[in-house]
Amino acid sequence: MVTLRISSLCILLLLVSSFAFASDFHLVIGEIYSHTVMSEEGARFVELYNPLEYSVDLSGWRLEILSSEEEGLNAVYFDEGSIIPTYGFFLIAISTDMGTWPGDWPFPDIITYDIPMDSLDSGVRLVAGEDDIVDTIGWGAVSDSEFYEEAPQINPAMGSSIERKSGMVHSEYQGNSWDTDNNFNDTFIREEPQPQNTDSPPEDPSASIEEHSVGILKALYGIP
Ligand SMILES: [Ca+2]
Ligand SMILES: [Ca+2]
Repeated sequence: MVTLRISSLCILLLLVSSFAFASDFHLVIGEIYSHTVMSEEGARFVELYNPLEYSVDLSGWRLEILSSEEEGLNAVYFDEGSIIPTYGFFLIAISTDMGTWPGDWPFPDIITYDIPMDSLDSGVRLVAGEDDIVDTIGWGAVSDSEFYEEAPQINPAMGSSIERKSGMVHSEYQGNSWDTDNNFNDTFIREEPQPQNTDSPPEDPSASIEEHSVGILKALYGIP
């Protein structure tokens, strides 16, 4: 009985640590605002999050956006010297009119004007170097299976964004690092978009991950 308990505890720890690591290794797409309200029509955005303990140079990386308006891929290329800080964010405006960018939002780190982004049934992915796909989020009826992971998130309502969870249960101020490569499970619809840029306060994801691991163990073993 004791052996059984110990071995199942080991399996559980392995499971928990693999979940933690799944969300702990690479940059992620943290938030997407595609389905804008009329007054923000030209102010779509994609926000990246860095759960790593070091900053990352995005030079040579690109953000690919699936679009029904144009054939082929649309890509935003990162300028030389684009750095996403430790536990920080990087904000990309997919804009047609920066006049509609709300005044209380942080200013984008990159503004791109000539790339279409569909409100519904679309996807974006972050690519490093030639073809290293770092992360992907799709929503609605995505036409291309390379633009979502496992299952897309539903289409966001007008004025809502899609945000990646901080951990198995989302906690505000603990980042957006939960990534088990299933968009439907890993993200949620956020009623009020919250764009964050490289100057936004960093959010440490580790507290969240540890909490969940301990929480799961406690719940399963009846520890108060
Ligand atoms: Ca992923
Ligand atoms: Ca955000």
